[in-house]
Amino acid sequence: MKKYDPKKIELKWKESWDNSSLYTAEDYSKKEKQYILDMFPYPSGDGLHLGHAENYVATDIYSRYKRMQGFNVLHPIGWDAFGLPAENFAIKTGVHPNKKTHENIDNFKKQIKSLGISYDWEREIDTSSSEYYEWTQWWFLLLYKNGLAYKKRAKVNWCDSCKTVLANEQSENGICERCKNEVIQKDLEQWFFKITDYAEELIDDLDNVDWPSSTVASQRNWIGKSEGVEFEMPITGTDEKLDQKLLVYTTRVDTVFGMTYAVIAPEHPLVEILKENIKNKKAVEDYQKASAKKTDLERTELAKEKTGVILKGITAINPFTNKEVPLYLGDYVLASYGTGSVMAVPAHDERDFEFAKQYDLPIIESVSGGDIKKEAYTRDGVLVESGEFTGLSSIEAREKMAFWLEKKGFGKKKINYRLRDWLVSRQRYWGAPIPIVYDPQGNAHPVPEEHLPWILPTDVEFKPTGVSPLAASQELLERTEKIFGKGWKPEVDTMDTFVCSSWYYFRFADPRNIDKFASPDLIKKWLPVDMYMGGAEHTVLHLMYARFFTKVLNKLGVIDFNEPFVKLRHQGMVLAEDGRKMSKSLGNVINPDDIISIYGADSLRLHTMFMGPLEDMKPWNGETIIGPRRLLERIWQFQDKVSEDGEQNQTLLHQTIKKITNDIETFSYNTAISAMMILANDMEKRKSISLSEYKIFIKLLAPFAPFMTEEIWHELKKHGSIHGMDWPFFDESKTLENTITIAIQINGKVRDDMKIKRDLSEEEVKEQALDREVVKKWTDGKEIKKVIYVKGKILNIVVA
Ligand code: ANZ
Repeated sequence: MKKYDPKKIELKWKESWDNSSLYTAEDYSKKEKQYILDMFPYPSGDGLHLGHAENYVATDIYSRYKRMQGFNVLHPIGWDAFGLPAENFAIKTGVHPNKKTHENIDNFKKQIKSLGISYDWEREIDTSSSEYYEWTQWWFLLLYKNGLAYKKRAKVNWCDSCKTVLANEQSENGICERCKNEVIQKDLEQWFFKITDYAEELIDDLDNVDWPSSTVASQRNWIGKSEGVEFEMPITGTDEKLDQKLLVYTTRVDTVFGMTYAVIAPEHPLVEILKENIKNKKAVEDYQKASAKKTDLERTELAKEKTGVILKGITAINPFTNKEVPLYLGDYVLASYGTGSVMAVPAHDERDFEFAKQYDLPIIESVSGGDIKKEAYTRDGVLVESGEFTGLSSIEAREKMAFWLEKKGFGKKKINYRLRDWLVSRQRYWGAPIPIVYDPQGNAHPVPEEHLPWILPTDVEFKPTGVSPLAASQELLERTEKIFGKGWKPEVDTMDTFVCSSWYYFRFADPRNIDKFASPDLIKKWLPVDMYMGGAEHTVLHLMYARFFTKVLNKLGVIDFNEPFVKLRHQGMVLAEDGRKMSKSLGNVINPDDIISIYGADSLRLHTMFMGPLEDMKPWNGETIIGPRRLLERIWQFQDKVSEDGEQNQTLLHQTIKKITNDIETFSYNTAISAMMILANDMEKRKSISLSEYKIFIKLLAPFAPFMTEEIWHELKKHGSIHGMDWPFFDESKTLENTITIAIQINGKVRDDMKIKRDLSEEEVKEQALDREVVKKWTDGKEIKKVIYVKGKILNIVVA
């Protein structure tokens, strides 16, 4: 037998598969469908890394297996091609992002093909192509027409030295990642999607998805449902009651008798309204300016020192006690959450506790259970010093107090969500242009659909100037005036790339449609996605936004499902050999190409799946890959001793089919590979191997090592591709061992056990048992009254 030569084999089959329709999903087949999707990658300049490889191989095994089971499998891939890195590269080198992005895509594609991933390449999509972003723009208009896209002023992170907007990740503790200068908050008019309209459903429908529980928990957390009450506190000036009320939101109204002050966010409109009555105006204004520089994250971080300034000359009244409390500005209260103001209870809230210590404010206990001299007691308890509510439990008190507020007309129950509307404007070049134009009065109008795609202009500079790059495009301005009239202006922001990835799984159903984002028939045919696989990091937002888009279509009656991804699984991160995260700057990145060129793709595939449970984080080990490689070599060599009438081990074979089948269903690939090793060890010991058993083994291995198994299939002179063959069946009865052990009881007590052939008759079992030395000892000289046999388990002998 010739030697196993992965290089040659892999090159040959890669080309052959490229020219076949082996992996093509069939739009009009009657077979049952399976839509198996990988989170599509951003084609970065660094190329494919081992984490991608692990992801793609895992779903590829599943896809190949489902195809062999007779499913009509849709397993597509595309490119999340817009985004910042290509633009930054352009700023540095002047190379147009389009050029660089496409070079990267070519490289990714080459790498993916080397891994033997069975994508349906006819459905490849690229979010930066106008064929695709035309529909991203269409989605924007759909949301706009349904009142789900709107414009408002909002803060962005701004670096004045780079003259650019920064994403939150690029501003670390208020310092620009690139130039290390201070990041400031700048107010800009921006577009938002009204995802908050769907907060309730986004939480409730999590009950119906088959997702990892930690991911469900992060979705819940991000939406942050909170149940509390909203109530009014009258406001007093130095001498008189003012005609103003402060509306506060609290989840702990049961603590209200412990309120010793109230706080409003520095941006709260009341500050402006009460200006005349504030006695320390200058200090208040200084404080407002200082907090405008901070991000929400910095303001609310528990570890950060709490700051504030008192509003001199103004107090608020606690409606439960009718007593006055001082009013503060404090930037740990956010303008964008709840009502932007809080009743502060230092005895029972950590932030208020810190603040009170800082400004020497009273700390009054109203719920017993803790030691408030040391720290805030934040849990529930029994109310103390709380008027008519004293003695109630926190839970009861919250109900009764809400009722009291409602009766008096001071307030009501309220549900709040932490989820904010989605800010989609980016002051960037490399993204889908927002399809909006402004009339000479500055009113926004949607670009009519007939003008889509609203093309991304190319006559721009990439160097940041302080305004969106598209503002410099003469072509875009002329285009706008030509279509809409003199004095009209285009929107110059582009869309967040998360918009492109919120609907891409629809496009794969019908990727070349030029009339619709996808036809209703094909959406019905393929969606929802049956199995979605990707890393757990960074996916909270993507999953949230994709779910939102699906829910919008569902509400509009376009589709009849309301969750896009029925089943979701995460592969664990592959760490570097040193146990650290692979990163360019640490110089510990492993390129899958290098591994493939030494060991072959099949070995790499097997090794990444054998390193440990798929969902676990695990370090790469470059030495142990030799194990999977040797396994493949041995299976290859078996060809030498295969014959029609070769030796069999039916029991082990059926056990192996069963094990691998069940393991693939649950993505327990490492244990599936162990089962293959056991079967290989058994075959190794035999003088000859039955051809039919060997063929089954090759089929079981095919999803894992698609190149080598295809070559062996061919060598065995079999027709067609192994990847089009049927998945092996197992016979449950054949998986059982031939011999079993039964217990022997004498008068109900176990006295012995005995190995027997599984299919022995009752008579034969009895005979053998009574012949055993131990049994004789207990029965000698006694009368055997009865013998009861529970098949395969127990033989009970009753003696007098
Ligand atoms: C008084 C109180 C007493 C509170 C107590 C807590 C414990 P979640 O669960 O996140 O909704 N809060 C309300 N609006 C705020 C804002 N705009 N910025 C910062 N904090 C705000 O939390 C609601 C609680 O967070 C509210 O309940 C309020 O503090 C605070 F022993 O009111 B609580």
